[in-house]
Amino acid sequence: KTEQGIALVDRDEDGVDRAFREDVLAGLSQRQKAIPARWLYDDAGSQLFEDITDLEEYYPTRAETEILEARGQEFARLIGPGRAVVEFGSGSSVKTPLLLNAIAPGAYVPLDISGDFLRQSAAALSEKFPGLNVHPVEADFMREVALPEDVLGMKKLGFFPGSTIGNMVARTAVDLLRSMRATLGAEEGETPQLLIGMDLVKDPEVLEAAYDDARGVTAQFNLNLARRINRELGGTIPVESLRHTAPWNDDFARIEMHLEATRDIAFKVAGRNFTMKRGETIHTENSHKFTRRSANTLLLAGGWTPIERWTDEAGRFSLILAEA
Ligand code: AVJ
Repeated sequence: KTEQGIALVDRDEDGVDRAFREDVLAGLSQRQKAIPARWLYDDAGSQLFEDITDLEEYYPTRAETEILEARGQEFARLIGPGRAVVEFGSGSSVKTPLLLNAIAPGAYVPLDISGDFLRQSAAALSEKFPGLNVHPVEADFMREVALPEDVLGMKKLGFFPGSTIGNMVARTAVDLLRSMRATLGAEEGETPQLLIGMDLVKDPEVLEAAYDDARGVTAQFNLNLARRINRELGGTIPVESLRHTAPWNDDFARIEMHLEATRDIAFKVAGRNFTMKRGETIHTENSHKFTRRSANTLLLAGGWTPIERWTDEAGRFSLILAEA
């Protein structure tokens, strides 16, 4: 269990994030080079993702917001008042207020591994909802998290918008859904609920445009990872010789992001040598897309029974309410 107030980033004597270095060195040593997507989100990457959500081509944020705006009365009926809303991730200034306005919660508990983002968004939310008990917890929600004492007696609603679950392969997604059950008290005989956003399978051209926009913002988001490696790990990656690609992988129903070498290159990272042939890639992110059935199957495997499902008018994105 993670507790509040513990520094979650383990740095060596030179201030290097050890987990980042290990993940990058291991990932660049594989036959198919791959780096976990979580490292895309440093300050610059998080800002670039914010910019992505404003893009014409990137529909998920607008589609999910549309559902949250349209379905408030149904949330109120199915979820009811007085629940402690536990948000996995530090919350969006747009989506979270829409949910909280609809259901009259007993408390709001945002969980995030980044204390800075967490405190910022918790403060902004407290200002918007002066009467609400807000209890931010700095924690890695991939594991069971101990919730603050104040909310232990309340019924819980987990909130996991944004189709962030889509970043995980099935095994990791199931592990997370099971951790959420534990965090929300399902193993103590409570019946928590989970409201989760899951993006839907659609025309590959629409998906590829959403992840490779005309203005190149998503390309900058992806290339920022190579810049971050150079900056934080003493890397010499020739970033101008990498290009962003976002192919649809139909076998796994996911958009993949890669950084592709446009010529044969050689570089160092943290004192180690690596090469890439022209056309070779570093796999940097998966964004799985779901059907009604594949979404239900994943939730059931994670210990959650779907009880209601909404989509936006255009049928691009789904929001599912489930019960443990
Ligand atoms: C933040 C994981 C929901 O997969 O759509 C957007 C990340 N990557 N464009 C997504 C992302 C490229 C995004 N999530």
